[in-house]
Amino acid sequence: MISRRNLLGSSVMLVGAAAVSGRVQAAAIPEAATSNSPTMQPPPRPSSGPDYHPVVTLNGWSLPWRMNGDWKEFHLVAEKVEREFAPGMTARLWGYNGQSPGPTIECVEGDRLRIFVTNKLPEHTTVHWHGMPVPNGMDGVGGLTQPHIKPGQTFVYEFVAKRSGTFMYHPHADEMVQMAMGMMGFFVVHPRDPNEHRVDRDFVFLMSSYDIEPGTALPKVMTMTDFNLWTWNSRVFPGIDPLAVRQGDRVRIRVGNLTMTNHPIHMHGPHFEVTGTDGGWVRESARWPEVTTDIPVGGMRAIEFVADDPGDWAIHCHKSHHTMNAMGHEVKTFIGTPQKDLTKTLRKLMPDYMPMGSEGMAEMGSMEMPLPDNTLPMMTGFGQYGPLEMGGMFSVVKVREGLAADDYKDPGPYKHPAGTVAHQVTDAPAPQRRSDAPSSSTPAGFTVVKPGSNNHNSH
Ligand SMILES: [Cu+2]
Repeated sequence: MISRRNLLGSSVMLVGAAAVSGRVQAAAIPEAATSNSPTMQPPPRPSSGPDYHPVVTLNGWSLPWRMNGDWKEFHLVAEKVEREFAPGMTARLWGYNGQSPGPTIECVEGDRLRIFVTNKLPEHTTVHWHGMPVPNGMDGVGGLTQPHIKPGQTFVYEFVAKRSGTFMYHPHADEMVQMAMGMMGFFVVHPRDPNEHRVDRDFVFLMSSYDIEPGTALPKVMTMTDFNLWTWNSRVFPGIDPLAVRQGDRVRIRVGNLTMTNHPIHMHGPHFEVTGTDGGWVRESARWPEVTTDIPVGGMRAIEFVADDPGDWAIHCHKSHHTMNAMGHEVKTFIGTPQKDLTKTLRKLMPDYMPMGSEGMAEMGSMEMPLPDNTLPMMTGFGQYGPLEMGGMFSVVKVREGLAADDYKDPGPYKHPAGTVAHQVTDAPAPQRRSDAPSSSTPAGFTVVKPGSNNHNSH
């Protein structure tokens, strides 16, 4: 799936390297791996250097490196990309190495890192290593800590991965545009001792948001808050990978937020604890159980749980507009309004007109609405019992008995044991007490004091 692209051609020069570091001896820049597939790549075992337990990037992959002496060398290429948000909708974004988000960078505490960044965008850029303790000149703030990387130039960043944890990378140059266009990636530093903070499965995803007019493919970069596509790794439900988990596994999910609002991430089923932030690991005595954790803008949370109960457990942002796809904002509220006559009139003008929402919006989950090209339904996705009526930031943690350790494939719908699914009751229900029936009852423990009879209060 990952193809290689040789960047040793004469047009690529190592520009600015001497200004950044005098230690770059190798004239050659490592080739840059690239992938434009939204299919989750199996977690890569480290090919060289110290051992670690790799993370799994939903709908993504990790960037290969090469060793050069005791330096780990990576190569990021900032460029225009196309990203499928879900089958039926592809956005024109900016990203790294063929994708938005860029590939996950994984390394080990104490590693010496040399990260080459080539700019193939039409404007200058930089890369900031969000949360990473680095020498100031490697912090990637264009104009403040380094000159910008101009189109066609390659810069090199060099630093030691000082502490393990979860980090992100993104530009610190024309940020409003470059982040709105999808430029970001995950950066995981594993503990030097692979048994420290050890889990069986370690998932990562970044949250980003886009404002893409239905029928178009380019994000509107001036939008400040009113986005219409809320994504995990630039994917929306039903395009987001499920999180396949073996029953009994200890699981970590690391989530970064590079949207412009907070996201309360809620998981059904197992309770979890927040075990890490961008600032480091949370010590055990400071953790508490949660089913929802709010992830601030520019923040990261690592949550951990033991997957005791098998099933299909939903995981989603609890802002309900963030589990919908585009078109959600222009629809009027018609709950309780009969639309029959109105529909008749409108159908004379627009034969395709569909009335919506007289009895809520659930009907939208199953109907086939005429949509503009390159547009996803607002509420969509089907489960074994019917339409899910979801979109955006929604996926499913699929806990199954006996999955192989490296098996991350979608195991399909959960087969519920007989008699364990909520079902319709057909027996006549017990008669309800009429609310207007004369009531003689007084709630236990209360006495009724009639107005004007407060004798016991007299003085
Ligand atoms: Cu949200």
